[in-house]
Amino acid sequence: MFRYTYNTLAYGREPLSEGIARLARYGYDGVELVGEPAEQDPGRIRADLDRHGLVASSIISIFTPERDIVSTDPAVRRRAVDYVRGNVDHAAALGAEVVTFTPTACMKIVPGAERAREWQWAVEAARAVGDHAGERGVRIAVEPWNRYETYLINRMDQAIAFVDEVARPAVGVMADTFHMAIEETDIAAAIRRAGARLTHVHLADSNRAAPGYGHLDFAPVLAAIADIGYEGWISYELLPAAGDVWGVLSGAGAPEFGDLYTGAAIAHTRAVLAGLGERT
Ligand code: LER
Ligand code: MN
Repeated sequence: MFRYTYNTLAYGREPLSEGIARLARYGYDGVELVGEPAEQDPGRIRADLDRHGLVASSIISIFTPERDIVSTDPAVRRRAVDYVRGNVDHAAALGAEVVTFTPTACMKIVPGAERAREWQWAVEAARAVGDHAGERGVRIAVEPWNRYETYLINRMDQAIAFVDEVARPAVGVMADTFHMAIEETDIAAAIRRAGARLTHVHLADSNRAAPGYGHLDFAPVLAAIADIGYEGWISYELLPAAGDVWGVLSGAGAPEFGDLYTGAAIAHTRAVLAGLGERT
């Protein structure tokens, strides 16, 4: 039986307390937060979660040119590692199980140094944050992003090779079906190859709308997740159909990601699982 959460990034500038109330209304178990520990008070978030009987599931790390794990500038690399450590501490304070990790700034699509060098920086950083996370009972999920958002880890097999080299029990891979729809030959087969390494899941349809609003077939994907014995969270990371997602979210926002997609996402997954004969 899966536990369901939803990334509040899609709710734009709406106060977090309203997002938490909405997720409770639609039957979610948890809330996925955008990692900005300096701007978020864990005590207040916990009070809002408790009021609605929800928990914090996971924290997504947002990497920028100022915090890039493989920047050629050592100060930027250090800031990125410190940022992930801060997200881990924030997760521990909130009781969240997972922090995501991708070793480049989001939307950086051209390497700044030799691939082998960047890979090594990324491995060292993942070991450092993995050790920090392991000591606090938190897991790090390495997330491949599509070619329009990164160049270093785009596919599950690269993420598998990466976490196997990192070799820290707290560091696993994650699957985001939006990125996978662009980069994988067979999403379900990639999830099966990840097996016990699978630490977190982002579901979104082919166009990053709620499952059911694009052209992905979630039946084989959910069957693969169930078959490998995955016990983590199913999170919906749904984002506007725009080249500049951040611009839309910090501006006018996208109202369909409120009630419409929040309700539709979990309902679609439950319907697919029921069709597969899985408990939902
Ligand atoms: C974050 O989880 C993600 O998938 C990225 O595409 C955000 O830029
Ligand atoms: Mn994602």
